Amino acid sequence: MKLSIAIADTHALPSAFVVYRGFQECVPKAAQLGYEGIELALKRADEIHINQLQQLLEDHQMEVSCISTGQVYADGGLMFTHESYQKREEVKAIFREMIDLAEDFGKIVNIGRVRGAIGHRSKAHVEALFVEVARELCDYAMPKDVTLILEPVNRYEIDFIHTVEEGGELLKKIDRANMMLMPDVFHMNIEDKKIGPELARNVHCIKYIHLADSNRLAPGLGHINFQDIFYYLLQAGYDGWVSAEILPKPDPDMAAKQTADFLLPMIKDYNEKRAKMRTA
Ligand code: LER
Ligand code: MN
Repeated sequence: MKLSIAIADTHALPSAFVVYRGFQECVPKAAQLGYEGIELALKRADEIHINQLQQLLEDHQMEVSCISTGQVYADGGLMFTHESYQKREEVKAIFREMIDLAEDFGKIVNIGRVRGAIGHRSKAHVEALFVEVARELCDYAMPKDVTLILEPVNRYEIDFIHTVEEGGELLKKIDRANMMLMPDVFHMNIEDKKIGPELARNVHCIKYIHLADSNRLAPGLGHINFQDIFYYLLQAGYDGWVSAEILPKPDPDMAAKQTADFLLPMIKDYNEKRAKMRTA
């Protein structure tokens, strides 16, 4: 298990939901705090200067954990399930570029609210639109060894796919090996029956996990039981990224430090126990 933190570029929209802004300034800070990866929060793939990012990552021994796409939705409401064919083509083109970038950086692209809302439409219709777009993008991503990860999001933010269980059901309909889930424990705390057991039960289709406490502050500052979550993940054999997606409060540096100070000892212990379990 490795720890990552969400970063957007300096010109990202105010609505970009990240801890840090500015790759050049914040990648060194994250590395210093002990993070091993950064989650690139992008609106478009061409925000990234490939050589610059490569150098920055190399200089600080960091990896890209995932490319996240919340800003694709936040900027103009583009979504997979738009009624307009033209708009769906637009979002597919943006995602193909994200997938191309992910081929070199992280090999994972997330689908959060960009799936779109159901609104007044029928769920079956929206689901069918989603399945069609998701399959097409998975087929594009497969030869590049890129996985798409669908994030269940709580009811106050969207009306389509709230729980890990619902996400798992939709995955079956999409029926592509490179379509997996990205549970976020903040959303799970609102929607799922029990966080640890649900993660363990669905571990076969979980590729990546967002961590935040119940109040979206750094882990340890709310009432989510991270020891319990890690216990279940360990039993289930999870070995992917966990990424801090928290409010930058009281400020980005403090939030990032609180998260690292709280989680890194737990992750160290997790990895030691996992190594023992694998050799036993
Ligand atoms: C995105 O990862 C997420 O968790 C959403 O709550 C952001 O609005
Ligand atoms: Mn999230």
